[in-house]
Amino acid sequence: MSHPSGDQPQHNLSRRALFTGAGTAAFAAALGLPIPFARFLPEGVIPVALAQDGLSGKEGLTILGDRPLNAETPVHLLDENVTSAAHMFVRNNGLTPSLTDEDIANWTLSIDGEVERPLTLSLDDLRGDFQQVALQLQIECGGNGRKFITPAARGNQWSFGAVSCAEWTGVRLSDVLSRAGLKRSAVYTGHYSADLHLSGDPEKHAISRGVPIAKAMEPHTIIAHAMNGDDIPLLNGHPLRLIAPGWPGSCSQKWLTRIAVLDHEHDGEKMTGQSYRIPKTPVAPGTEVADADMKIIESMPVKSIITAPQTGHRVQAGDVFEVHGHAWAGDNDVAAMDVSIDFGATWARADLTRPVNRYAWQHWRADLTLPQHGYYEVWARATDNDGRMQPATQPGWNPRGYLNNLMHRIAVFAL
Ligand SMILES: Nc1nc2c(c(=O)[nH]1)N[C@H]1C(S)=C(S)[C@@H](COP(=O)(O)O)O[C@H]1N2
Ligand SMILES: [Mo]
Repeated sequence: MSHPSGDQPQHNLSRRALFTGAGTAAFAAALGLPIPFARFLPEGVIPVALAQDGLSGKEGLTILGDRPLNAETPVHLLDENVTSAAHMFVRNNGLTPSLTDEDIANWTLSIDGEVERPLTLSLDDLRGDFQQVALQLQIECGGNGRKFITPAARGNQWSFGAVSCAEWTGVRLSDVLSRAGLKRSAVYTGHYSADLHLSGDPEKHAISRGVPIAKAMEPHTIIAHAMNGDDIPLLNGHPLRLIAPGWPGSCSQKWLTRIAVLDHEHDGEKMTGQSYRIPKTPVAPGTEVADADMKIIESMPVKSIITAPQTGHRVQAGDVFEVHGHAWAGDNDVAAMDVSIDFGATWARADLTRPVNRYAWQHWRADLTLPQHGYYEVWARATDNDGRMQPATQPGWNPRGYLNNLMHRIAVFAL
């Protein structure tokens, strides 16, 4: 399998050059243009024109970082009921693998560890030997909303756009694990993939997370080989990825090559320490929390977005206009959706659809009228089937800024 340090085009050359100090000359060569202000280009910053190059097949995403590549979807581009390939966010912890046709043709997934019969499955085995399922599944990054956490948390400053809900086709992980035969000692999975650690060291993993066996055996946890009836986009895990919906996106390993079944909680890259963990008991904002006092994030919290209109929308006072969007709630369902035009003083119930299948996001809409000329905000608030509701400001602070499900707001001007 060839990796980005090898045979990819221009921008990888320049990335390598960046770390050997030859930086800006290589950028200029890759761009085919001189860079008059190259001396002011901060170290580690790659020209957007080159970074964009790594985002092929994507449209309109906001790049948060290019090493690793992270790009979020502006909320209005999430308006589609089923997220398109072009609009699906990208969250990489390492380097996107560069895969040849041969790599794809020879792709295998191995299942080993606490199983009776270790398996090595080709893509054809997965397509031919197991029941195929197609499900709309939401994936939200554990750090979505981190941008609005105070005191700030380090990491990608996602606003609302590190979430997607596409239709995924593949096989149930439970069917594959049953074929392998789980031993009684099986308690957790460990996921491995073909992307390279940022250091380029092949011994290290960019990320290797896992889930408890109960989550692995849920019928909606799948190994997907197609998305929206097509190949999975390379940046989103082609040719094979795991989807553990409703849990932090990091549980959904892209470019999946191996699932180890373990007799203990997995301790792979980004499973331990402070990664994808929150304090066992709530702490005051800014508190330093010892690793031993942190717990692994499981279900994501209830959340919603307003995908139309866009913030800054203008309407005639007294005219009816429609607002709509999506809502989801981790392992739960969204039970109610409310909107406010008076900064949360009063609320009106919105129409809310049932999910097309469990773990699909739900769609909501409401008709609103602004009473007189001026500035307004529309606030949207989802409530889950356990009665938990999105907060107006950040919920419990945590050191890495996870699980920020504060309400989404848009500005609307009445003429
Ligand atoms: N192999 C691999 N899988 C991965 C990651 C990664 O860096 N490498 N990132 C994870 C994280 S943190 C998230 S939020 C989701 C994002 O999925 P997407 O990039 O397809 O939107 O992929 C997860 N799976
Ligand atoms: Mo993530």
